[in-house]
Amino acid sequence: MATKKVKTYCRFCHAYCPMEATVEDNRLLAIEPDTSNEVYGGYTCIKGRQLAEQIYHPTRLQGSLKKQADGSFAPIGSEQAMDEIALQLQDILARFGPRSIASYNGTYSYQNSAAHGVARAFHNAIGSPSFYTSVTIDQPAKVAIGPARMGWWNAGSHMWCDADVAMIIGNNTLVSHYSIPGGIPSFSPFNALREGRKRGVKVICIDPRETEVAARADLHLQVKPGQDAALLASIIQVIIAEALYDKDFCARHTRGLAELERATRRFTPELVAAAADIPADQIRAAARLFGAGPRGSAVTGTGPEMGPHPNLLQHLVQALNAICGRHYREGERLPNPGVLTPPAPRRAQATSPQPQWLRDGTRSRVSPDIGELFVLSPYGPQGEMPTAAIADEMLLPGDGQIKALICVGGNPLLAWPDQEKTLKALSGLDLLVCIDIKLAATARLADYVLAPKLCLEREDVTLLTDIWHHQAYSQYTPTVVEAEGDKIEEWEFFWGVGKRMGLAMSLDNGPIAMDHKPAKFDLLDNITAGARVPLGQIRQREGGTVYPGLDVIIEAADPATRGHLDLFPAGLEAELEAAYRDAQVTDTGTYSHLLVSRRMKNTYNSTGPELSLLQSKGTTNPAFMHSQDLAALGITSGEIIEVYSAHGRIPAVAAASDDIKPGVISMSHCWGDSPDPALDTDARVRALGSNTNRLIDNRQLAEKYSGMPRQSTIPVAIRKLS
Ligand SMILES: Nc1nc2c(c(=O)[nH]1)N[C@H]1C(S)=C(S)[C@@H](COP(=O)(O)OP(=O)(O)OC[C@H]3O[C@@H](n4cnc5c(=O)[nH]c(N)nc54)[C@H](O)[C@@H]3O)O[C@H]1N2
Ligand SMILES: Nc1nc2c(c(=O)[nH]1)N[C@H]1C(S)=C(S)[C@@H](COP(=O)(O)OP(=O)(O)OC[C@H]3O[C@@H](n4cnc5c(=O)[nH]c(N)nc54)[C@H](O)[C@@H]3O)O[C@H]1N2
Ligand code: SF4
Ligand SMILES: [Mo]
Repeated sequence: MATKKVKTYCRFCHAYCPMEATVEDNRLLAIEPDTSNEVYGGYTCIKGRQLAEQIYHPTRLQGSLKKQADGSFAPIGSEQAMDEIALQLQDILARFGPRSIASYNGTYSYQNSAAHGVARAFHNAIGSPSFYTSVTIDQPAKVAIGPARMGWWNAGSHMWCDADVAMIIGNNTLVSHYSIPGGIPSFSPFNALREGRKRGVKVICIDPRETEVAARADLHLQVKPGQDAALLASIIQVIIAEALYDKDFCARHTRGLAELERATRRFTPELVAAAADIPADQIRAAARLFGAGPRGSAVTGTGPEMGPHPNLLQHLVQALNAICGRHYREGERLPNPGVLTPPAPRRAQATSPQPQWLRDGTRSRVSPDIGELFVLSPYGPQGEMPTAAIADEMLLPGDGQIKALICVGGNPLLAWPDQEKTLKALSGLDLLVCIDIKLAATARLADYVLAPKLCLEREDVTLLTDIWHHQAYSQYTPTVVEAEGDKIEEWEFFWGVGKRMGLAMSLDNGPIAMDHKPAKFDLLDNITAGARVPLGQIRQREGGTVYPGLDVIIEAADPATRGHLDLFPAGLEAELEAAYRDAQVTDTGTYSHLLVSRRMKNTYNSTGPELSLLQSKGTTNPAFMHSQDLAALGITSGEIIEVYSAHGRIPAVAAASDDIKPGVISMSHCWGDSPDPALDTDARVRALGSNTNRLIDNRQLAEKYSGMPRQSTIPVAIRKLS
């Protein structure tokens, strides 16, 4: 029996840590950090080290399942399942039209580098705009709305590796392994932060919790949740008033500075200090530290992007970077233009706003304010429908009503805002298909569940992270162990059903073979056609590799295409007015606390609690609160409490945590189970956690364009449950 070592990378989350697998007879014996990797230096986290258990876990689906008349599941071959699903989709297509067929591509669809390309090809082939992902209930203002409204800088904004300062707003990379390039790199983040600090990078952290990042920051503004837009307006006010901005850059590349100055003038540090419950001097100190730069960006994470005024907040963050000129200029070096993206000149110029992206796409049937969002990518803007309103698109009768949903590596029943409505919407579908490794809360509602391969059972390339790295870095992994049982990849499902429906499917760069199943490499080669480094070369390298010499020097602006950044787009005045009004509200009414989201180390949204070591770190999502708050309510840590909002109520296990701002409850999402009363989920809160999306009405305070409700900063109160 030959034992072999295979270099690969973890796809439990999107940090893609390099690993080395030990395999014997197609059995994974061990999975360890690849210590030879120069970018990660052997970094992994507790989740990635459980990949072996995950592969052989008893709850893992070994093949496809079909729902029976009595509600139970029976095994079915995946080919047979696809035969039946294709027939049903064809019928739904004929009766209700293309828009009635939707897919929701959740977090694990992103981890398979061929999944999105082929899913989109399927949608294009049937003409269905109903392509949904988790990004539109994550940070749509950042990736779609902000750039469309303000425009963007062609050469990008300053990355951490070139920064003197970073302003990190509600983003805890040390746990989440998530950041955009101006923030702490998510690849071995502790090292990256340590190295940056040694280099002299100053870190300003804005977070209601003293997070892992906040504890290591030079300045921590422990802001009251939901006041970030007012706070950013105030920081901009100070920066303009104290002339800390880049006048030359503003004059050449922006419009609307005078209006921005006028409209933010009233957000004085004193006014915002009272609203955000932080000292006014801290606001000035943050503005001065950031303004001094001279290089470095402000970045956001999910906390503020899911709270009130996310479109405004995102605009102000981009405007702050713009007025301070935190963009790569002519003659400067852009460290990583992307390995898998085609070469294109990077110029020191703005691309003007694209307001038509927010106007001309497919409109939501629920509200004319909401519609298709175009997510910026190296391959151009990619349209998708907003997930915050998908449940309504399923429930609202009429032309275009969603009748069939293909759910790929997502768990809507736990993840979508408004859990009761989500249950009703999913239960009313004509066809629900889930591709999931386990009988997750959503999969249990499905007509068919298909068992996917896990990451070590498939080839992949680091497409998702291609331009997030601070060096030109890429890794291609072979299949480490062949999947046992009847398991398929996410793209194989779309291809298999598309073939049965007689579709001609095409990727951006060319058609997909439909007569025989393409090899995954060929698909990925098609997706990355024209890449700076051809995929074949990347595949030949064992392990992750830095490709020297790919960095580009920023070119001069092209007068023919040179645009501007709009600091004061239409609608901003009213948004600032709303934030100003919110900053004056002191009466919290019935709801004494604000509930905010957080990530936990031992889970990735709803993935992880089934694995033994991760489970040993906790089986619930505690309601973390300051001990003062608990004492004031006569609650002791570990007790079960009820958290209620204007919309719903959930039980939770109280946990004292003095890193939380008083008045705030910090609780992770995607826990608990179905709200179906028959399951008596509430009684099992210690074993299952509870679902914060029960506290949310998805249509209340829905944000323009994205329809995002407040998935964080939810006004709640607490009751002791005996
Ligand atoms: N271990 C682990 N890693 C994950 C995930 C996971 O579940 N577990 N999930 C993944 C996903 S899907 C995503 S999108 C990323 C998200 O990555 P991050 O955005 O970094 O997510 P969090 O760690 O929750 O950090 C959000 C921070 O915002 C703060 N916050 C809450 N409300 C406010 C507010 O009103 N204002 C400000 N300024 N801050 C606020 C919270 O206290 C928290 O520290 O993480 C990914 N990585
Ligand atoms: N209130 C509130 N709601 C939120 C958030 C919040 O902070 N607050 N966060 C939002 C964010 S940022 C996001 S991204 C969404 C997450 O939304 P989703 O992506 O819908 O949720 P996940 O729990 O990540 O779902 C992952 C599913 O994939 C399955 N899975 C695991 N591994 C694999 C695999 O290899 N292949 C396949 N096919 N499936 C696999 C898991 O069993 C699980 O059912 O939730 C959002 N919802
Ligand atoms: S941070 Fe953890 S879960 Fe994410 S890729 Fe690395 S080892 Fe895997
Ligand atoms: Mo997310």
